[in-house]
Amino acid sequence: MKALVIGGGGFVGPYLVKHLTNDLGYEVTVTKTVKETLNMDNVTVKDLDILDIDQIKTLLEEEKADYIFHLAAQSSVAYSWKNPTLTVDVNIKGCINLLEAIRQIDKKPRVLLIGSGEEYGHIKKDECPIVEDNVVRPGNIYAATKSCQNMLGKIYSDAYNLDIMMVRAFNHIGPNQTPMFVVADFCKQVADIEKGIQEPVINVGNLSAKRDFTDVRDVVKAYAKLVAGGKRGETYNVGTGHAVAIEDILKSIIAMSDKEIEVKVDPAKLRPVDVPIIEPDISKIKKEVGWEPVIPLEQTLKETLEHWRKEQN
Ligand code: A2R
Repeated sequence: MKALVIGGGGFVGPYLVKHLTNDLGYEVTVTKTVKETLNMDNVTVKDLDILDIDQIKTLLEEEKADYIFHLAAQSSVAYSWKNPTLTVDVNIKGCINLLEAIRQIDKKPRVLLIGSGEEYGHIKKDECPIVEDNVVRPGNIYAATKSCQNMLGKIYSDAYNLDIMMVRAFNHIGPNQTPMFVVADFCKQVADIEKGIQEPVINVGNLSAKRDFTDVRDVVKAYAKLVAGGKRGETYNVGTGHAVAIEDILKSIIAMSDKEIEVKVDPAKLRPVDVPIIEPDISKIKKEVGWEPVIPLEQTLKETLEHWRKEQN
């Protein structure tokens, strides 16, 4: 099988590429942005800007891939408040460019569009765990763009008979994630405190929000299963099915350190709008492609903290 991973220079891409090549034996081409560096064995790496449809068309014609994974995005909720235009451009215009390019090529690939659990937004209490056909009420700009991507995927799938599947991935975590995301941020701060380069005070945002955290290595296995066995035009939740309070995550990470650490709320880390609980129902993906996560949260937190301890050395 030949796979094309678009936007593979970020956090998830290298894990996905590794799974596709090492575990599944696929031939893989991965794209990155010009400013990124990506050194991976046994894969072809190409530069791509998804805002340029001609670049996408050339790439697709060269690759003739069986499967396309569309990871390219402005992926941070916090940053989407700061730069809404860029978020809309990359996440919506970039996606429509890809879909249009696919519509125009002869060899039609199976395509997985990566959306987000954030799309569900303002969840009502009786809607948890959230099923895929729940109403979406996005509560931030990133979520709105991903929700739009999902709709575009469905429209292109129905209107042009394209094999497009959509994912709503809930929070995924692991070593190498940027500290713009909460778990990496906490782990980096604890590692900095241990090294003595930060006061023994950890700065946090909203601790009461409950989110579902899945190890990125489980997440990429879900993507591989969905692109191969998912149903055209369908959306699948990817998560553990169990939301955890950010406060409990923080306590677990602090407990892994032998330092006395004070917790301080930093108003700069509070988001303009926060959704109290987001927890998916994952029965659809379990039933249709036989995926479920296996890596325990404690293990992921431990490995992420270890990653930051090594980074500081
Ligand atoms: O912004 P950069 O240079 O770090 O590159 C990001 C890339 N990207 C683009 N690729 C092509 N053309 C563009 N105009 C463009 N703008 C951004 O997408 C980055 O390498 C990649 C996304 O990686 P991360 O931000 O690390 O996201 P992650 O955690 O790997 O998530 C993958 C997907 C995203 O669609 C998320 O929204 C979703 O899973 O949760």
